[in-house]
Amino acid sequence: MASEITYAEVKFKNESKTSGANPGSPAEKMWGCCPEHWMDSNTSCYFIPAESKTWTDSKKKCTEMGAHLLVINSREEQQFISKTLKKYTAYYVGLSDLERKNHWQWIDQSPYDENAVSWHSGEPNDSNEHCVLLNYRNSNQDGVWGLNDANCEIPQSSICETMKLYL
Ligand SMILES: [Ca+2]
Ligand SMILES: [Ca+2]
Repeated sequence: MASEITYAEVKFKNESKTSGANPGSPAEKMWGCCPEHWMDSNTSCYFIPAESKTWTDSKKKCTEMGAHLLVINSREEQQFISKTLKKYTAYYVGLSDLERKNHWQWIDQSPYDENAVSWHSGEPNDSNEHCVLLNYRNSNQDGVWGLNDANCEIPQSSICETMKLYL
């Protein structure tokens, strides 16, 4: 994954070479790192706990590790994380409407932007389902990853996220 460089990044790298002493000069370079065994992306670190738990216990588990359940800030982030998951497992994320029906709230208080996430078609579909998970559905030949509101009490896998540590 680290070896995949997009066109935009190449362009950025080339531009920063010629931009002199602006941010990006060697003295100002910072190193971002993730805890051991956590997955690394541009800005965050991710971890899949080994055990399946209810949504509330999954939330607690992430908190104990100094992290939080996954907060999807962009479609790119959802795509990135989906590529790393097992197809026939469902993963709790940090989105719920426990306080008010269809009032979706991220666990870290990030504003909910429906354009930043991708629900499965027909979801959310049930006013008794308050906790959101990410799973794979074979709705057509290709199959897709998407969000689904589900029963909070069913033990599922989950995804924890934490900020990278900058040195
Ligand atoms: Ca995030
Ligand atoms: Ca549902």
